[in-house]
Amino acid sequence: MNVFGTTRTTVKQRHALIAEDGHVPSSFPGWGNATGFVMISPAMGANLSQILIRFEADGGVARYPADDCEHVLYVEKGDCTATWDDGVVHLEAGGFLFMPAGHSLHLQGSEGTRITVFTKFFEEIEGVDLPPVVHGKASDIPAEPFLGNDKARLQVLLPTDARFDLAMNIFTYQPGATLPFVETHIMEHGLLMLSGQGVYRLEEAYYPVKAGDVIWMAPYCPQWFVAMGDEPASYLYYKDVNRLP
Ligand code: UGY
Ligand code: MN
Repeated sequence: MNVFGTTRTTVKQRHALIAEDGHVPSSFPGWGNATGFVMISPAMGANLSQILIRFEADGGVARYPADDCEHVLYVEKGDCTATWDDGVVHLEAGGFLFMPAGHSLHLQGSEGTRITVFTKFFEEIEGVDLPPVVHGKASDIPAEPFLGNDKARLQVLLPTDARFDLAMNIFTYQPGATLPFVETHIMEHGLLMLSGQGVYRLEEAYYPVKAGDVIWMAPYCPQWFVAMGDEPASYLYYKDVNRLP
């Protein structure tokens, strides 16, 4: 219980920080023993949605219908089985899955499993192949030094060619490491702090952040990060890519 009515959560027009103390569950048709926490959505002005799914009991079910949206998900904790029209895969913690538009997706998780799902409308390009289903384990993806800094390493989970109009990456910083400059770009981000802590600059404000926090950065939101504390800080993030504005 919060007797003083305080929170680190803040929702602005061009960015938001959502801390875990403010989470409120939503229920959705066809879901059972699975709770959805809608962290980011068009209701706040975003072009994506980011939902945290928590499975409340073994065999909990979450579903996404087949429509014009594509999904990319990451298993933060626990394990789940993802089933679509003509495929199935079992994912452990650190597992990820990209599901192209036009497919329904059925997720069944064990009790306590936490999954983050990013969803956006797919932007098809004439003459470019449709993207395939992709799945894997983050631990199999090399962590490359970011712009030459081996204390700030980036894992790019999905292929980067023109079939894909989104990216999902993991950034890991040693304590004291930073984004090398204040980025300002057309791409939008949805972000989940996976571990550690630090300070995020969003537009003109500086926010202390830690594992479990979610951040939305609208296009052109100036952004910067420094990792602080004793452990490395890492975050999972979504980005729209590969399409002419
Ligand atoms: O890919 C990116 O734009 C990334 N460097 N941004 C971020 O970490 N805020
Ligand atoms: Mn960025």
